[in-house]
Amino acid sequence: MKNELLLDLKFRNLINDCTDFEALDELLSTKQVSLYIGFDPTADSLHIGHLLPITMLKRFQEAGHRPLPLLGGATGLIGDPSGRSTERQLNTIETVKGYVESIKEQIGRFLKFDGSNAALFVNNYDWTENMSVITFLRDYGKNFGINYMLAKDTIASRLESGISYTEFSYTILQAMDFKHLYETYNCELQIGGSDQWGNITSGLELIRKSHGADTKVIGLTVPLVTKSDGTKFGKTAGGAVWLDENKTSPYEMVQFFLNTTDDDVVKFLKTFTFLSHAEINDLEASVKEEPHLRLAQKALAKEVVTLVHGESKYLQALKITESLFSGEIKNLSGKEIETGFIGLPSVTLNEATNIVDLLIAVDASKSKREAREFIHNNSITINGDKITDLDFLVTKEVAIDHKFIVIRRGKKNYYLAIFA
Ligand code: 383
Repeated sequence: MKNELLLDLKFRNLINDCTDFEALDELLSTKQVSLYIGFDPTADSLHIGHLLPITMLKRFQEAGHRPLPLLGGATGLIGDPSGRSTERQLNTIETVKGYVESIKEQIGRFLKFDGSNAALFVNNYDWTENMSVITFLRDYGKNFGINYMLAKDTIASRLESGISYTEFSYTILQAMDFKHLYETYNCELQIGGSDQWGNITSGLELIRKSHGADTKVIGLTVPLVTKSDGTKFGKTAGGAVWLDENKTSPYEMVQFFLNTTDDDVVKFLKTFTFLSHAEINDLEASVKEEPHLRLAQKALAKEVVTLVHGESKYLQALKITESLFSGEIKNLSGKEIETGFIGLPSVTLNEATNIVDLLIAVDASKSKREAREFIHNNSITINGDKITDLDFLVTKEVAIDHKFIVIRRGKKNYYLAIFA
């Protein structure tokens, strides 16, 4: 292997499989390559599982190649069976169009749209919407043998539990995209997660059938991000980690990455950051020699949150983290508290409320008896002040900005009460 980008990807363990390694090495070393990754609009936001593919587009762009992020305006209406054991619910066209706009905005933040290798958004709805069923069956369906399709993992694994003709056809739509992008932009490379291998190879099959068996098109997959303890990456107690700051605040994302174990942190630094090999090696040494400093976790949180949300959001999240840690809640503005607590348990208060009742209302304790015990044990603070009085009345006057009450139970459990 001689190509620098590929060597970097290898160092970062970002390569799972490739349909032709040597050809890819040669191609990337000789010219600017157009490449694509598809994102289906299945929700109003992408999540942390999409971060690796998005940063792949960025890595290729930084190496001088041209990324074509594909929005699945059409495929999002059909539903990819890959990696799923059950049939999807169909969304309306309006819903999917809305999702397309939100994920476009999210992906756009990572790429540059000017210069000789400007990124270009494409949407498969544009070339699929008006295709007739006759064209689909004659020009595309005819190239896919049923046995070939049934042998694909993603289809084979669904034969028992059931798969509709709609989802069964999905792989042909993705193949049509690769062919369209090859013909329109000379796109020679499709990248995807390992779950996309079947769909990517369908595209190669279709292109070779229409342009000749020696047509140079390549598929590359990135590995699934895994954790050493076997639990699923990207899930917290509160659910998925989203890229939309209104669904997962930058503060929560900082916490998520700070919680990375020593066993995983170097792997995640390689996967998600653009730090140099030397910087990563130094952090790896720090994990071994001075793990208590958690320098690698801090660097990971800083790099990723800055990449996703920008520096000022990261700095704000850091300030919230430090204030919550030191208990100096009063350093925070109402706005900072609001952003810090997105996604955490909260209640609205209409009137002054007794502390015991409040602990129950926010679900910090299950019963009055338990609430009283927490207070007796000095486990409860309100806006950083320890509460020892069972009759303490939580009023607007104690609230930050006359609005926010931050309740802490024990070392780590935070709740928010907001005066209406
Ligand atoms: C649609 C049309 C294409 C090419 C790709 C697609 C989307 C693809 C898919 N991808 C996943 C998604 O949209 O479903 N059929 O959520 C995820 N990707 C990337 C990556 C990943 C995959 O967006 O592994 C994780 O993020 O490939 O699950 O012409």
